Formats: sequence, structure tokens, C-alpha cells
Amino acid sequence: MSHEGTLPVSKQNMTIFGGVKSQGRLNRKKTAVMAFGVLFMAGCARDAPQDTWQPKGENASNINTLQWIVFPLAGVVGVAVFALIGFVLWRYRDKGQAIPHQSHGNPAVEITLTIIPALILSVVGVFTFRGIFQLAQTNDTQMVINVTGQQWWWEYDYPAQVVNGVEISQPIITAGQLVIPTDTKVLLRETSRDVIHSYWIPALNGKKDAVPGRINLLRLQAYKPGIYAGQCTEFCGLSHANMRMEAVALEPADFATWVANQQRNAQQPAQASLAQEGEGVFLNQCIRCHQVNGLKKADGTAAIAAPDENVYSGAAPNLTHLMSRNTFAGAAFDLVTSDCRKNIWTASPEQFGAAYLEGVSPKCLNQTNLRRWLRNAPEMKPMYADPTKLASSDGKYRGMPNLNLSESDIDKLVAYLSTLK
Ligand code: HEC
Ligand SMILES: [Cu+2]
Repeated sequence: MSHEGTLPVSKQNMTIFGGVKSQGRLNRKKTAVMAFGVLFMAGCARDAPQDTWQPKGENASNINTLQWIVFPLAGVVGVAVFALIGFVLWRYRDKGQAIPHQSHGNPAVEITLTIIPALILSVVGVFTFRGIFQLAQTNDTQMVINVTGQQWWWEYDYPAQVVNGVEISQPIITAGQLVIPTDTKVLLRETSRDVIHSYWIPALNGKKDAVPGRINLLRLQAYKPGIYAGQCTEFCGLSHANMRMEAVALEPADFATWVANQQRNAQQPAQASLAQEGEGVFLNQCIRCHQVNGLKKADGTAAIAAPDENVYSGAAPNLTHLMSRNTFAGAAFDLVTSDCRKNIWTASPEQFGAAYLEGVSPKCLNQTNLRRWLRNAPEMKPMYADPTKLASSDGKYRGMPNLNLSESDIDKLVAYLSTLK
């Protein structure tokens, strides 16, 4: 540029530092390219289970269609605006030139710059409104499940109803894994027992907050059998990061099998078995929080849990069919070994149902995780900011306490819990 001759000092500086500068620029360029590469590859990872760009159900597909319209449009506008700003900054940078002629108002430019964004926004608006109405639709619901969040796990209760000809005659209560039939419009009625949580299975739909005292609706529907992972997306306290959930979609026939099993009471363990001793320990230590349907006390009367008297949120997972789910404690830990987990997660849609319905066989039981949990649950999943203060001021526990069980009691409990199919 011509001004260089008039600014010998800066020109000199550039020459002196030229080599250093260009090297620095090269490194920065390399770093930028690498950062972009990493981000790009992360975005393209095909096995990312919580990728919102890989919808596996109708609602998520509607969201995906919308983002494919909005993202490119916004992207083009964003790039154009920044390019223009860059150009103007560079082209009209201060070179000591005189201040240009000052003018005010240019109707042609102003009208153009109003009409173009208005057109873009109305296109985006049409699709957004269409999306909002699609996602809010509930009048064609085929199934209802009540979903309750608490620190730090989700409870599901299936009211009595008929789904695709399958009768749920007794309400089903389960935790962590939400089991639904494929190709069925499932309506979740969400609420919370303590703080605000948020339910999100990215492959099936967007997020919806679970708020105490309110019921929020969220529709899920899965095209194919499989497990769809999610996590609580509203910060809810110490173990928020350990509050996960999974939606499990089964073919309608497999779903009917699952329902039939969930409606059964727990079987009684064999006489004089280790599991029967475990049942005794359970009655002493666990029944005050955890319900096992059909479990009887020594005197033959029904054993009824009272989590409302023992837990801050007033609830603890129903363990009647613990071994029918393959993760536990807010879907944060595997109840199956890593080999068995792989078999279930990578099963083809045709084979998935059978693999899931097998439940946790003794061969697949992740003894390490279950024993660690029974030995000291808060050590595995933090529940108290101050570990010396285990209960809240009203004497109720926040989450599962450390019960200081002996190793022999843990052996018995593992044997008993294994029978809860
Ligand atoms: C004071 C109440 C309380 C007692 C007593 C208690 N638990 Fe828990 N337990 C909980 C709560 C609350 C959770 C949920 C914790 C979470 O997911 O963060 C839980 C979770 C569990 C889970 C995971 C269940 C799932 O599906 O996610 C198992 C298994 C379990 N407890 C077993 C036991 C056993 C066995 C005993 C008796 C030795 C016992 N608990 C005693 C409150 C209790
Ligand atoms: Cu939460």
C-alpha cells in the first residue's frame, strides 16, 4: 500500500519482527485448523447416543427438520454479516484520512434491510410454529406414563390402561429405564418430588422440565427397538451429573411380555437358600425404603415400604423387578458386565427385544458395581456435600445411605436381589 512509504517506523518494525510474526501466525493457524478438525469429528461421531442430529422417533425428527432449516439459514446470514463487518473494518481502517462526508438516511437501503430479514424470519417462523404445534400434539396419545424426578433418579408409573390391545391391569412402578412399545405415541406426564429436573432423551424428543406441583407433558415415540440414552438437563444438586435415564423401546409383542412380567409379584426365594437369608436382611435393612411387591414379613403380613418417612424426596426405587433393568441408581451404573452390556446395546433391532427381556442373568450380573453400591452408596454416587452429615435436618436421607453392612450380609443381599427378575 502507498502509505507504507510515509510510515517508515512501522514498516521497519514489520521487517524486524516479520519472521517471528509469521511463525506465530502459522502456529495459530495450525491450532485453529486442529480445533476445527476435532470439533468437526466430534460432531460427526456416528456412535454418539445423545446426538440431536440423529433422530430415532417422530418428535425428534420434527425437531431435526426444523434445525436443518434454521441452521443453514442462520449460518449463511451469520457468515455474511461477519464477512461484511470484517471487510468494512479492514477497508475503512484509520489511515489518517479525512472524515468522510456525513449523511443521514437512505430509504432504499433501509427498506431493503428491513424486508430481507423480515422475509427470512417469516420463513423460519412458519416452520417454527409448525414444529411447536406438532410437538404439542397430545390428542392422538396411545399410552400414558407418569414420570417423577427426584434427587437423583427417575420413577415411572404406568397407570392401568390398554396399550395396542395389551392390558395393564395393575399399575407398574419402575425406575431408571423407561420401557415403551415401538411406533406408539407415548405421553409422559412429568413432575418432581423435590427440585426442578428436566427429562431429555435426545434421540426421541427435546427437553421438558419436571417441576414440583406441576404436570408437564412430553411426547415420546420410537421407530425401532433399542436403548436411547438421556440425562437430567436442569441442575438439581450434587449428583445432577449422575442423574441419567434411558428409554427402552420394544416391539409390541415384546412389550406385552415385559408388561406381564412387571405385573407379577416377586417370587419367594427357595427354602434355606442364601437368597432366603438375604430376604431376611432385606426385611431388616431395606424394606423401610424399598418396596418389593409380594414380600411378606416373618409373621406373614405384607411388608410395606415407608420411604416417605425415611427419604427427603419421599421415594425410593421399587425393587420388585430390579433384574429386569440393566442399569441402576439413576441409570448411572451398569447392573450388567461390560460384555453383556455390549451385547444388548449393539443388538440388531430384530434381536434387541430378546436380549433385553433376558434381564440380568447371574452370568451377566455386575457384582462389582452392585456390591460397591451396597457397601457404601454415597461413596459411589455423591449425595451429601458434607459426608459427615448424612441426613437432612429432619432426619431423612437424601438418596441411599451407607448402611455399614457386613460382607456376609452383602453376599446374602446379592443372592436375594438376583432373584428379583
Ligand atoms: C433410607 C432409605 C434407603 C434404605 C434404608 C435403602 N435404600 Fe436403596 N436406595 C434408596 C434411594 C433413595 C435410592 C435411589 C438412589 C439413586 O438412584 O440415587 C436407592 C437405590 C437403590 C438401588 C438401585 C435401584 C435402581 O433401580 O436404581 C438398589 C439396588 C438399592 N437401593 C438396594 C438397597 C438395599 C439392598 C438396601 C438394604 C440393604 C437398601 N437399598 C436400603 C434409599 C434407601
Ligand atoms: Cu435432576
